[in-house]
Formats: sequence, C-alpha cells, structure tokens
Amino acid sequence: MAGTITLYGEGRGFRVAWLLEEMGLPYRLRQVDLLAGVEKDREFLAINPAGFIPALVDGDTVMVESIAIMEYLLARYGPNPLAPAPDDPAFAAYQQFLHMGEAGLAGPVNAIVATNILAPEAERKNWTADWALDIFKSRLGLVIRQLTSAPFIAGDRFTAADISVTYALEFAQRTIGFAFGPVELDYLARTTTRDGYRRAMDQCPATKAWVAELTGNR
Ligand SMILES: N[C@@H](CCC(=O)N[C@@H](CS)C(=O)NCC(=O)O)C(=O)O
Repeated sequence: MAGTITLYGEGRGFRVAWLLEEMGLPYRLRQVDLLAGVEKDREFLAINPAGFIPALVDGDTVMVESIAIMEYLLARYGPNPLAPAPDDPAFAAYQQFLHMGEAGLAGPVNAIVATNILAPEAERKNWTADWALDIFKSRLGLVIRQLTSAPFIAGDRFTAADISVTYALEFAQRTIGFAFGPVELDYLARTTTRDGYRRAMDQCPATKAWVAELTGNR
C-alpha cells in the first residue's frame, strides 16, 4: 500500500520534487530550514538524525540521498520511461549520469561552497577546494561530450538522469557562479523549460526565492 509521500527540505530535494511532478505523484513538501539551525527541528531530526536534506517519508519508508530517493520512487511507482529499463540501449548512460550528477558534479561543488561560506578567511583558498573544482570540470567534460551527440544525457529522450545533472549544473551556476558554454546552456534551456520543472519550482518557494534573488527578479 502506498502511503502519503512527504518530502523534507528543498536544496537537492528539488530533484525529488521535479521527479514527483514528472511522475504525477501527489506529495507534500515539509520545509527544513538549515540556516535557522537544524538542531531546533526535532521532528526532522527524528526523520534524519544526521540533519541533512532531502529526506523522503512514504508510509513506513524513510530515506535520504536524493539519487537513491529518485531510484526508489521510479522502482516503487514504475515502470516509468523516465528510468530506461536494463534492456534499453539508454540504460548504461542513464545509470552513469544519474549518479555522476551527484557523485561527480554536485558533491564536489558542496566542498567548494562550504569552503567559500564557512571556512575561516585564511583557509578559503586551498588545495582541496581547487581539487574539487578540477573534479567537477573533468566530469563536466564527460557531460559535454555526451551532449554533443545527443539532446539529453542518456540519449534522445528526457530521463531522471537529466533531473540529476540539470540540478547539479544549476547548483554550480548559483553557488560558485560557474560559467557554462553553449552546449550546457542549450541543454539547460531544454530541460528547465519542461512543465515538470516549472511545477516543481512553484512547489519549492525557497528555491524559487533564491533563483529570483540571484537573477534580480524580486
Ligand atoms: N548526497 C546528498 C547530499 C545532501 C546535501 O549535501 N544536502 C545539503 C543541502 S542540498 C545539506 O543538507 N547540507 C547540510 C549538511 O550536509 O549537513 C544527496 O544527494 O541528497
């Protein structure tokens, strides 16, 4: 029996909201304000004692890790064309880029963002942050190579791997001001004009306000 789906937190929770919108699954978003101090949010800490977002509650199921949550939803409420089946020629690229979006792109950017915001002034410029940026750039090279031969990251059609990678590219734009070339910008124009993306943005007020602030549209 399916339960009521509750998504805790925006941030990478945007990936999950976008997927839920694309799949047409009902859910509610429960805000988690990390800046206000997650230690004060006892209800959320009972869901994720480690205190990071996003988390998903679906009936008795409790999960963290945005990519794992996406795989759970696609398997639990699938099959769905957003997740190519193992016998689909797009399957290998799908799996690879679904995970690379976090492990090779957004994850390394996290280290740079934390350094820029939280590290003592004298420690902001350091070898590890430069290394993390090099990792991001090298994986981005694989993304660009793929996108020069196909409109979407796993091939001809939009999949959940595009949600993973699009989020990562926008995260890098918004946090470290990473400047992308025409291939990536054309790709972002394709993925972020989808109705599912717009609906997710409407459901995620903190993300929407952040983007508006960055683009001066307040
Ligand atoms: N690999 C995790 C990363 C989660 C993550 O870094 N979340 C950020 C916000 S988007 C966060 O909660 N940071 C605070 C912390 O990690 O304590 C995922 O994909 O869900």
